[in-house]
Amino acid sequence: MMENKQFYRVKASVYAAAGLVLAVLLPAMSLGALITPTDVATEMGAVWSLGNIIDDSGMGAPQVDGYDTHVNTDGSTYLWLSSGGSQLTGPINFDLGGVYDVTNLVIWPPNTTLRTTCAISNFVVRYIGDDMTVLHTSGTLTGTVAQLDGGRIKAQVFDIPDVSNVRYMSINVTANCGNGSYTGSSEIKFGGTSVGAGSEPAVYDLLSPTNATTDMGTVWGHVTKTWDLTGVEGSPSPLTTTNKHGQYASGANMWLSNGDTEGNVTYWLDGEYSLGGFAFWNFNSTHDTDGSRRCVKQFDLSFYDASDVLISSTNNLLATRSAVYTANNTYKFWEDGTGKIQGPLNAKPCYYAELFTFTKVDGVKKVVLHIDSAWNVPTPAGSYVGLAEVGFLEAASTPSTGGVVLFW
Ligand SMILES: [Ca+2]
Ligand SMILES: [Ca+2]
Repeated sequence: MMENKQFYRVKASVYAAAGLVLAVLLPAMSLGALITPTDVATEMGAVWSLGNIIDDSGMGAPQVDGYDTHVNTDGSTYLWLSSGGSQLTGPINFDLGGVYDVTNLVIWPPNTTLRTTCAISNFVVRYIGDDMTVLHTSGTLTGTVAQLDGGRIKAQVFDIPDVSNVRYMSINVTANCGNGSYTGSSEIKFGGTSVGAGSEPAVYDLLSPTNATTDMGTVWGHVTKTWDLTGVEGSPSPLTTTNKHGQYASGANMWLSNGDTEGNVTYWLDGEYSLGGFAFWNFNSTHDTDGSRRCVKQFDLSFYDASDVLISSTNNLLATRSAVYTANNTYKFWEDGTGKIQGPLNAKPCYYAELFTFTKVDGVKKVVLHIDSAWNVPTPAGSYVGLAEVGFLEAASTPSTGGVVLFW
């Protein structure tokens, strides 16, 4: 894990009495590079595409205060509007595509004569490092108002706290300018200075088991659905650590236990292998619309040879990634209690594997996955734990870093 020093500096001008932090609009502010995010997701949904706020759509001359203006339009080409109805607040999560010292937030409000009060008016900004550590969370920021002049609009620049080594930004919208149907924006960028390229997940080929059983029962799906590539996007062969397992409300793709959150799932390989890692995709279901997470939390692995003799076992391992499904068909960031942010950034209802590496074990034919506990947060209606897919890493291709590697 990279070191995560917090070098943020809160500008005195953004603090006000009673703990309320007011953003300051500085029309001629000096910025570093203007950062265009490379990915964006929200749980507010979109009737007009969310991608329209990071793709320079509608941007161009003339400039005002040093920034390009954004075109006025009534249509879906250049703006983002949230799903109609109740999806007016929530996080908008940005991948900056690299690591930056972030100093400013630049917002072009929604610019459409059809929707004059959709702009973000209150929000909290969260800064997240390359390893998903939360670096800083601001107080409530305010200040955006819709600027509709019938033509091109200028940017609104917010002097947010300076935070170093930021990879991801999350703007948690707590209110819009009064519109009861939609929240939106024309374009959003950040001001800052590049620090580095940032890390990308490595890709490793995985070995899929060829059979499985469980002593935990099955209420949904079957444990064979955890190794047969069902639900893995593209049904890849071989399976890799960066393939995504889509979220499905069907037992055709996953397994869910029947009344137990502790027990064994036993996997067989098609021969004896030297293993050095285990990857799994946690339970990932549309059934979890209540926010519960019927995912594996703590587990260990025991390795057996072809004569069914125990070779060795791992210590307890902690799965940190579990799904948080929202009614809006996207996953959102959630805090795992250790200061980490989990959850996929991309709005697709699917996510990546976690990879656990361990000291090489030779001659493995059978692996018993002992599940000690489930996340099951909040208190579930029943006692269940599930899995979406698993795979093993042969020792020859085990990453040298060791420990837990999180992919997303
Ligand atoms: Ca745009
Ligand atoms: Ca599956």
